[in-house]
Amino acid sequence: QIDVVTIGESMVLFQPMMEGPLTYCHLFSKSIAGAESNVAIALSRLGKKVRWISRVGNDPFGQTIISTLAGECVDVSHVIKDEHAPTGIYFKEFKQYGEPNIYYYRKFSAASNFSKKDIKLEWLDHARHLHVTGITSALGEHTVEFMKEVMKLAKEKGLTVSFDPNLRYKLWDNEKKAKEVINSLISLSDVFLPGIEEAKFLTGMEDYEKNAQRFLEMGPKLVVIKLGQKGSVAFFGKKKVVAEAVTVENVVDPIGAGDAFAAGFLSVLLNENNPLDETVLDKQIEDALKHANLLGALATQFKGDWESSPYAVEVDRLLFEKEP
Ligand code: KDG
Repeated sequence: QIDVVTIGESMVLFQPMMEGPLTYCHLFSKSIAGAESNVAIALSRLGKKVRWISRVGNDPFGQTIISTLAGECVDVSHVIKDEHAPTGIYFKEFKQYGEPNIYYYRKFSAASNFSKKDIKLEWLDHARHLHVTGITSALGEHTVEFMKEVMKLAKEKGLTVSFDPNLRYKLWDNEKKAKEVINSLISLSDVFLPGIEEAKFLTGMEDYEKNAQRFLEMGPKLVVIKLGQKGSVAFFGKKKVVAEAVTVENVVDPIGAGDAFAAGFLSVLLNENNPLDETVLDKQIEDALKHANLLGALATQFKGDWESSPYAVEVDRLLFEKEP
């Protein structure tokens, strides 16, 4: 039994070992990163059985990604090795203020070649849930079609589907295209997880309640909007549930926080057999948001997109044990 299948690109990540312009950085640490693999690792550490599917180059960086995920007890048995295209690379640039800059070297990467032809029914065998993000749809010529097909297949096979838009403007030719594609994918999901700015961008409306209603009309049964320092809010049926943020003193690196949020949220929801049943949601939603907010906040405390992701025991200690 697999709790969650997640599909998307991971890259080798080079993080400068110093702050300042990349131009003059000569020392880097090597890791991996990718929205879907960040979610996979976080869920695996929380005790869920996870399968991560991607295409990587048949090169040492592809092997680094596979070994890292396997080391985190994520099933990598369906990963495709592309003989003709390389594994993507990504660099961060740390400044003394604001979010790090990111530089991608992923055009024509192995994962940007994802197409319908890659899809295998076995990918989703014995699985309960599929998690995907909008990043994949921006990667290549055939990746939108690929995502639509995978999401449809998941639904046909009885899996629930979550979708995080993860808008990365650098990856899109233009905003109009990003908006159109992401909006077309929302209707294929059951759980939609945008950030507040993404929600505004996608609908063109300011008010988050109106945004949530618009998204619910498009198809998902559950919409969860991340409100940053104001926490998060879930909408389902006619209900709205708000959860306060976990406050952190200073943000070291926010990249990966949205993925941690998704993992925290899904980890609670998927403890149930029918996670989207309204009575189940009534019972679990607060706890799911609480976990999501905690994981999102913790992810901002370290450099690296997933390394600091907590194990289940730590989460229980942080949420349920009072300090002596
Ligand atoms: O959500 C974090 C991801 O954005 C990061 O780990 C790398 O997948 C990545 C991307 O495309 O930016």
